[in-house]
Amino acid sequence: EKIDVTLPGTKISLGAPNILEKVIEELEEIFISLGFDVVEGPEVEKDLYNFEMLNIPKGHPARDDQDSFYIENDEILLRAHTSPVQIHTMLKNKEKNEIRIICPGKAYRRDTDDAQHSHNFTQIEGLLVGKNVSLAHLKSTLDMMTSKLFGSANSRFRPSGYPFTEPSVEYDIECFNCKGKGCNLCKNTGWITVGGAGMVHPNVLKCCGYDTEIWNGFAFGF
Ligand code: 2NM
Repeated sequence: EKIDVTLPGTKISLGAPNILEKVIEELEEIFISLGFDVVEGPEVEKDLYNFEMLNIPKGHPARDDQDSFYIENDEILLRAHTSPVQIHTMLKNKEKNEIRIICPGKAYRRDTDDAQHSHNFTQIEGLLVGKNVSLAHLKSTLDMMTSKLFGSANSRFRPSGYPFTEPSVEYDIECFNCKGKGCNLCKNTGWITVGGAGMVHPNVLKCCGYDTEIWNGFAFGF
C-alpha cells in the first residue's frame, strides 16, 4: 500500500466567529477598560438567588410559572436573568468593599420566539457597588459603553420600574438609522431602547450584607 503524497490535501473551510460571542467580547473589552471584571455563573439556579434576594417576592408576576422554566421542583429553575451572578458576587465579597463587574451569559424565559424574543436569550448585566454612587455615574458609564460600541449617539433615561432597582430607568439611544427623525426601525420615535438600569434597591444590598448607610450602587441589564 502506497500513499500518494502529491494528492491535494483535504480543504478545510474557515468558520466565522459567532456574532453573539463577538459582541460579548467587544463589550468585555470596553468594560475591562473602565475597570470592571467579567464574572460568570451557573445557568441552573435556586429561586432564592434568581428572585427572592432580588426583591422579587412570592406572588410577583415575574415569578409566575408561565415566565420561568422551573425544573425538578419549585425551588430550582433555569435563570431568568444573569442577576444571580451579581448576588453571588456580593455574598462572596466578605470584606464588603467596592464591586465593579459585568455578567454576560444565557438567560431563559417562557417567551414565544419571534424577531424580538427568544426563550433562550443572551444578556449582559452590570453591577457597581461603591460610596456616593449616583445616577449620573450610571448614565456616563452607559454613554461610554454606547459611544465606544456604536460611535457617539445622544441618549436618554426614561422612568421605569424594576423590583431590584429604585429609581429604575430605561436607557434609549438616538436611532442610528434616521438620526432621531423617526423611521420604521425605531417605530417612528427616533429612539432605540438599549436596556434597563437603576440604583440597586437597598433591600438587595441589605440581603447581601451591605450596610446601606455606607454603600450604594447601580446596575443595568441589556
Ligand atoms: C436590569 C435592570 C436594572 C440588575 C440589578 C441587579 C442586582 F443584582 F444588582 F440587583 N442585577 N441586575 C438590573 C437592574 C438588571 O435588567 C433589565
